[in-house]
Amino acid sequence: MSDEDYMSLALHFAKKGVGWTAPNPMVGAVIVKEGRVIGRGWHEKCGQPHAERNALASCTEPSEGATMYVTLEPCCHYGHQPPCTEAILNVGIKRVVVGSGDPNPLVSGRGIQILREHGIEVTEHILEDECTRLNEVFFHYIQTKRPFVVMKYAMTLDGKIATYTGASKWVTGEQARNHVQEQRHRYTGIMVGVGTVLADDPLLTCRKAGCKNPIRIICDTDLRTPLTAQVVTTAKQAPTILVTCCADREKWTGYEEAGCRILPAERKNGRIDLERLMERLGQEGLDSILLEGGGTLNWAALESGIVQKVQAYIAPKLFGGQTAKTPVEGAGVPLPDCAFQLKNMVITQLGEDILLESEVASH
Ligand code: AOF
Ligand code: ZN
Repeated sequence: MSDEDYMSLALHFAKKGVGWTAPNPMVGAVIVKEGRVIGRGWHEKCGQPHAERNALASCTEPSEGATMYVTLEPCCHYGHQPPCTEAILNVGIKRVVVGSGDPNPLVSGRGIQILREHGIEVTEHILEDECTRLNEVFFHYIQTKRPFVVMKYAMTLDGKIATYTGASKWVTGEQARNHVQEQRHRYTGIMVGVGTVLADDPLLTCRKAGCKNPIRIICDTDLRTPLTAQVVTTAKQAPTILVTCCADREKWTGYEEAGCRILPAERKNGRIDLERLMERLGQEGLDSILLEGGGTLNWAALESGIVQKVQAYIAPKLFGGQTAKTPVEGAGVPLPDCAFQLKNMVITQLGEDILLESEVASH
């Protein structure tokens, strides 16, 4: 087995932490001695031991002289957990193979430097792209302190997210819809506009067993969400934040009594200032948001530059209809040259449908 093969195994373990590690990264580690895998571990949950210590604790024989494969540079600072570099040095690991560097300013190359200074052979950049992509949320959040925003929508091949009557159940098939449920577990928050609440009355929870619910964030400039909306009536079971510019505290009471949190927002050009909102949510520790539109909020989000990634589920169907809704509405760009450019597109087949994922590059 090559370094890449063992790193691939470490990545497999890292992925087991999906949805539970935020705002920490997903990290996996494998310990190998004379061609035998003698330990494996991953970072299971924020606040709990790091991948390296879990892998060391799982070793079936002494790890002295062994090689550790780890998807992220080992940390060298005291956080919730003591430095992984210390654990590695203490047990006499001989070689450490690293996927990607840790951009955390408290680490950022120092973890690797410390290991080398103590005579450990360090090999870097093994499956680096894959390791970095796995932690795109962490990398963005630790560097910008703003949530990583994923704009998600499901549309027909003619670009409609509903029929002209507004019916949208369902655009895509079961496999794609299951995939969406996994995304609700993966990301910390889920955001929609009040238009979506009024039109669809969505629940926005994760219905998969053993998964967690995202924090529901409703952008509601004038506080028009009905008190009978599901996001309000279930707010004691799954958190709901209503973001509003409405300063009438009397209007807040009903929502607060139902268990919702009201987050006052600043107004910019007549609507919620999304940049400021991201700054605020980032300060509160929210590292990622699944943006489930609709078209008005999606456009506003794109225009204010808060979107990092697009996930488009595309169904082999045509709805037609001049007034049928599309994923991104608002004013739009005047010329093709003014488009929001996407890059690094990845395509996945999900049953009959496809998922197209791409990063927002520039505008
Ligand atoms: C590692 N292995 O498995 C993880 C690392 O508060 P703490 O102590 O959990 O530290 C969190 C920081 O440690 C996080 O921001 C990132 O830089 C690093 N995460 N490092 O060596 C791991 N999860
Ligand atoms: Zn660590």
